[in-house]
Formats: sequence, C-alpha cells, structure tokens
Amino acid sequence: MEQCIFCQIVEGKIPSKKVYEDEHVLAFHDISPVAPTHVLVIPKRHIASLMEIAPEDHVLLGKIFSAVQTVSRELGLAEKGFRVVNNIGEDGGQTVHHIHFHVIGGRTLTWPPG
Ligand code: IU
Repeated sequence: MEQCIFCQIVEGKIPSKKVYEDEHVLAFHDISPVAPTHVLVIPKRHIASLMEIAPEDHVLLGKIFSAVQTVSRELGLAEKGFRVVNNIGEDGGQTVHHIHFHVIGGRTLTWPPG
C-alpha cells in the first residue's frame, strides 16, 4: 500500500525516530506527542485496523505486545506505568489506517479519555 504513511515509514521513505525494530514490528516516536513519551508500535505489514486482524495474525499481535514491553522498559516507563491505546475507526479517533498501538507515559495520565 504505497500511499500509507506508516508503510512509507516502514520502508524508510519517510524518516522516523525508531526506538525498536525487528523483522515484523517497528516502534517510533509519534511526531505529535501527547505526553513526555509517546511511541507508536506497528506491524511492518499493512493491516488497516484491529478489525482487520485475522486468526493467522495472532502471533504477530503477540510480537507487537512483546515490543511494547521492550519499549516501555527501555524508555523507563515500566516502573511507574503507562498506557497502551489502540484507536479504531472514526468514533475511536483513528486517523492513520495502519494499525498502531500508542505507548504513552512519562506523566500521570487521566481517565476517561476525551
Ligand atoms: P490515531 O490513533 O490514528 O489517531 O494516531 C495516529 C498517530 O500518528 C497520531 O498520534 C499522529 O501524531 C501520529 N503520526 C505520526 O507519528 N507520524 C505521521 O507522519 C503521522 C501521524 I500523518
């Protein structure tokens, strides 16, 4: 999917501040952070949203959450806690249609979200 901004980041056509990368998963700093630490963890393969996850993607989902653990530890979020957010669709506030998990921390977060 050539026009997908996150696919272009995966392909290195658009620069990003990477914090983790393996064969299947990439994590990079969000360009518009909402907290002192705001990282996006994505599969390298284009999947539009959580609603497009298929049973054969379950191992990939596990790899994504494993990367969330790694990133949160490496960025010093694990001890005090942080939040993982996945927005889905219009009402969910999803603006980039390549599934991504926000890892947000570095301050006390409030609830509920807006
Ligand atoms: P959302 O859950 O789809 O709303 O989140 C998309 C995020 O992608 C949002 O936090 C943007 O700041 C972020 N982002 C980015 O990091 N780099 C980009 O080139 C674009 C969006 I476009």
